[in-house]
Formats: sequence, C-alpha cells, structure tokens
Amino acid sequence: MPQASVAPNPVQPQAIPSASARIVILTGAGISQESGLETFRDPDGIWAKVRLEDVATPEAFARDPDRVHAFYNMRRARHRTSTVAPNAAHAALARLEREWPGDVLIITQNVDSLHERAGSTKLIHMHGVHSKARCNGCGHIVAWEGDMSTATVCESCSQAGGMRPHVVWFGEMPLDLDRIQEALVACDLFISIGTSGNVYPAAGFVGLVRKLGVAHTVEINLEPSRGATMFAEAHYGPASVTVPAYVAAILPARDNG
Ligand code: BV8
Repeated sequence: MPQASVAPNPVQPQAIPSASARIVILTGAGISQESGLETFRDPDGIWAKVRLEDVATPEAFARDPDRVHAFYNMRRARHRTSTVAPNAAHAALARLEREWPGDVLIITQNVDSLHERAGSTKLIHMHGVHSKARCNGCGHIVAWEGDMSTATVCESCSQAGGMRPHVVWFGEMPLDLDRIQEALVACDLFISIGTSGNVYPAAGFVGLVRKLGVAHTVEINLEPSRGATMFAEAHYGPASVTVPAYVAAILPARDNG
C-alpha cells in the first residue's frame, strides 16, 4: 500500500521555541476575516464605509449617540448570526494553549468572542468586547447581547442615556495595559496575527519586545503590515492556513519528546 503522501507544511518556522517558552500572541481583525467579520482597513473594510471619527470616539458618542448605537447595534447583530463562527486559526491558537508546555497568552484587539468560542481562555481584550455594556454614569459593566439606545436604563444606577458599548474608542485608554506590559517584557516568542499595525499602543508592542532583545518575533498576516520590518520572521497568507500550519510546525518537536 503506497504511503499516503503527506503534504509538506506550507510554513517552515525559522526558529522553534524551547518547551518552556512563554508565548504572547497579538491578534487583530484579520484573524476573524474568514469567520465572516469585516476588517477595518481592507478596501472593503469598516472604515471604508464609515468614518471612525463619527462612530468610534467619545466625542462622536457625545455628539450623536444614536448614530454610535446604530453602528454597534449593527455589528453586535452581525456577531450573533449563526454563520459567524471561529475559524481554523482561532482553533489552532486554542490548541496551542492546550498543548504548549509553557505559558500562552492572547492579547486581542478584536471585540468579537471568537477566541473564547474556539476554547482559548488565557485572553486579554485590550479594546473591550461587544458582549458587554458600560454605564457612563456609574461605571457598571453588564453582559449585553441585544440592541442599545439612549433609552437603555442602567440596572445599577437606573439612569438612562449613559449606557454605551464596553469597547475602547480612539482617544480612550486600552484595557489591562499593566498586565500586557508584564507579559510582553517576560515573553520569549511574540507572534502578531491579522493586524495592519496601524493602531497604537498595540502596533508598538513588537518594538517594545525588540528593544528588550530577548524574544523572537513572528508576523503572520495576509500581507506585510506597517510594522513588517520589525519582525524577525514572517509568514503570509490566509490565517486559516498559516496559523494552523505554524502551530503544527512548532508543536511536533514536542510530540517527539
Ligand atoms: C490611546 C474599537 C492613549 C472597538 C478600536 C490622535 C488622537 C487620539 C489618539 C491618537 C491620535 N493619533 C494616534 C492616536 C492613538 C490612536 C491610534 O493609534 N490611532 C490610529 C488610527 C493612528 N490610538 C488610540 O486612541 C488608543 N488609545 O492611544 O490611548 C494612551 C494609550 C496608551 C498609553 C498612553 C496613552 C485606542 C485604540 C483603540 C481604538 N478602538 N476599536 C471596535 O469598534 O472594534 S481600534 C480598531 O483598530 C479595532 O480594535 C481593530 O482591532 C484595531 C486595529 O485594526 P486591525 O485589527 O489591525 O484591523 P485592520 O483592518 O487595520 O487590519 C487587518 C489586517 O488583517 C490587515 O493587515 C489585513 O491584511 C489582514 N488580513 C485580512 N484578512 C486576513 C488577514 N490576515 C490573515 N488572514 C486573513 N484572512
């Protein structure tokens, strides 16, 4: 019986991390693109259809809250459709967390819940999440799946008009920056997946890691990002192909003991 031919792995890592390596992974909208969610800066992306200054800043919310609520209600509804589900890239990162002997932490810029739905648990949503709402009045945070409006009443302070998506807008401080800084300083491998490298402070993480001079840096993206030259290694192609291939390529070394 001829040996079934095994297709060569399309991804050949330049460096296989040691078993104790602490891995930090930054993800952006590109990892969710094949799950049916639009990216931001691709030609057909979200910012090609609406100005971020009109829907993703505190000033926009103060100026026209109905417009901002309509924007996030539309995106929240999109996330609820049954066709939007984790893809092979999300699944591969959940596998890496399960099977890698060292620490694995995902820092995502995404506000979708696809990493959690794929099984990842070590996860920081630095730009918040669609699935929560926050009261501008008292700061109360609550799980939120449906539409929201200026008539929505806060269950804690009973005020209306102040409920907003629990996401980080431009000009607002991202979440968990202390934990993120600690993880970046301590990591041995920094992997950036599906992000264009346009938005700070996330786009600056690779520079911070490089300055420390310890960790290996890998970019996995559809095409070179704005920060491409900062990475020691890069693999380009759809995340649903490149991420599972990269994870499989660094894990077998473990399988052989
Ligand atoms: C901050 C909200 C202070 C939730 C988002 C002037 C005034 C005020 C601030 C600034 C300013 N100038 C600069 C700034 C800083 C600003 C900034 O960076 N602006 C940019 C536009 C220049 N940043 C901020 O305001 C941040 N806060 O700075 O606070 C501070 C902070 C730290 C310390 C001290 C002070 C807050 C930024 C957060 C803004 N909120 N989202 C929501 O609505 O979703 S940002 C938004 O962009 C999303 O979160 C998104 O995740 C993020 C980054 O975009 P990407 O994920 O990279 O998506 P993009 O479409 O760009 O790229 C997709 C990539 O995937 C592409 O490369 C593509 O090739 C690839 N791809 C596509 N398909 C695939 C694929 N790859 C693989 N496979 C595929 N199939």
